[in-house]
Amino acid sequence: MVQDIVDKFKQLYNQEPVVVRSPGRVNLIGEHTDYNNGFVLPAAVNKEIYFAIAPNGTDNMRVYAFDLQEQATFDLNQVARQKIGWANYLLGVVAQFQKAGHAVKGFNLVFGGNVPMGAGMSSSAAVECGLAYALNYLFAFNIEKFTLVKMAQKAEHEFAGVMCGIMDQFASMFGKHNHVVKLDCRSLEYQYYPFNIEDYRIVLCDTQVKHSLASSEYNTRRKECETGVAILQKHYLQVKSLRDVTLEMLTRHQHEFDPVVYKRCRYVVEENLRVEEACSDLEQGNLEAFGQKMYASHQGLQHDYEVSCPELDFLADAAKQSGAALGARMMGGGFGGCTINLVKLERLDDFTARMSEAYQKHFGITLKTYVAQIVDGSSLVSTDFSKTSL
Ligand code: GAF
Repeated sequence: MVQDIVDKFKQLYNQEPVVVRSPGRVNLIGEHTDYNNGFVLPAAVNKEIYFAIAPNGTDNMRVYAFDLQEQATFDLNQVARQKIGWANYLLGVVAQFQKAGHAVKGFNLVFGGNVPMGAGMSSSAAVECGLAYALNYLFAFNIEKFTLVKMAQKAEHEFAGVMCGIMDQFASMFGKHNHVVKLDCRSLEYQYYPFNIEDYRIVLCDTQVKHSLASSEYNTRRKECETGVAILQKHYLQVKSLRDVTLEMLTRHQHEFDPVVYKRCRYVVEENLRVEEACSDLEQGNLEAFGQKMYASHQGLQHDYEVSCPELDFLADAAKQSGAALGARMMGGGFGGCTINLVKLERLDDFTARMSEAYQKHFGITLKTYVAQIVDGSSLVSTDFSKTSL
């Protein structure tokens, strides 16, 4: 794949590129907690986007989207949101550099990879982080990685219109081989936990559906959480976000809440607690207990936060019934995409066969499954491809 992208670059532009890789992510637990200043537990995985890039001495970004086989040129003096969806993830990043006073000069780019689009594995964050990393390197801006993460997130807000939290961009940039990372989304303090679980595998089951509600409902959930915070702020000075809210506070003031807002807030408060407890489970090597929290997380997302869908619910249930998974839950924003499953290695083949058969029978859709390996975050790829194992 990376060789094909480099070959295409050379063919189109007749230059040697710099090559950057940028991974998608999984999230073990802690869903819809990031924009509530809470905790998440993601990891970067071996589904990646590659960028072959070099300066071109003009004021233009010339780009070829390898997977779509589409080419476009944009004037960097007039960076604005475009009709072409994929271009916005790139231009959004360029705009952030420009806003911060960094002169991005013209460049040639070929990008592409194998992060499934719309599967909840953050292909958009992988694109944003990859380009941010590449431009920072190419033009020697010396911007630190935290700032690049925030710029990538802003690109998503301003050019893709999704008011996402920081988890996806953080995981893509800060991922570490065979580790999950617990991120405090308020302080941005983070801690790596070893996750080389020999007898288990992280398996993603891709529903292959993406319901159109996804981004509008995402922004609605954010507003519902803010409504809940505003109610509690009348009583508690220390409440700045749902991160500061306890279950006791919620119960005491339940009568002041609209029932829907109440259950949204309760889910977030419970999910934050689950992340903390799940990290203790990891420290104690208790994967059974960890898996149970994944199932509980799905229940909350299905019934209280209401961001699941029949396909995801079916897969989470089927995983539980299979007896092969310690835990399973929907992953990411919801309304489609993947479930994440912690599956016993000895049952791996049996698990994927059963799940595929059941899903096909129920929905008439062929299930896609991926065994995810945890890898490092965005990095430069050696251009001596004979020595790399990509
Ligand atoms: C999407 C968002 F981009 C993340 O910031 C996060 O909120 C996630 O949905 C839900 O946990 O992936």
